[in-house]
Amino acid sequence: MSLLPILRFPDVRLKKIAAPVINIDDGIRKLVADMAETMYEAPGIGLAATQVDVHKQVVVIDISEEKNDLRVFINPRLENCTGAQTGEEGCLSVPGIYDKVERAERVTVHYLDLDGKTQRLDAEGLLAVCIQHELDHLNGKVFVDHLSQLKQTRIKSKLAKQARVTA
Ligand code: K2U
Ligand code: ZN
Repeated sequence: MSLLPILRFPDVRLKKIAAPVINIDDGIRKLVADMAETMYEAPGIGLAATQVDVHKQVVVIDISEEKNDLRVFINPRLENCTGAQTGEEGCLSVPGIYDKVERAERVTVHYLDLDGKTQRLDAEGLLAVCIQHELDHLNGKVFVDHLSQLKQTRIKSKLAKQARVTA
């Protein structure tokens, strides 16, 4: 397994729309293993393939305390988004930035598992938030895109200043 470099906002590649996976082959299985290792090492509770510059509809999530409950979503589709919840979000592609985002409280997600079997999951709470956050990435969106233009401008200038300092 390998650690993969994570794209940093406002990298334009984070805006790319991920393509559906056609064949779940050894390449996809290696991508999932590398994404999971990268997520756990970050550490994070989710990671979308877009964030590691692979523009395929693949997401890994593990919200368990023990980090032993990896969920793999291939070609995920959201349905029945109901209710609303607002919570503070961060993102491995937007380090050091946190802000409130409104999401659906409950979602149903249809997807393929690593065996290519169609699955359906009803999720709520943090798992529902994480699923929506990751599926945003597959559609070329980061949580910052849900914030006001003023906040987005301030975030971009803060990150640009950080990049100059660390360069
Ligand atoms: O896509 C990512 O960058 C992964 C996010 C997922 C996430 C963001 C906000 C709310 C829920 C999930 C990272 O895991 S952000 C780091 C993090 C770590 C622990 C708990 C929440 C967020
Ligand atoms: Zn993110």
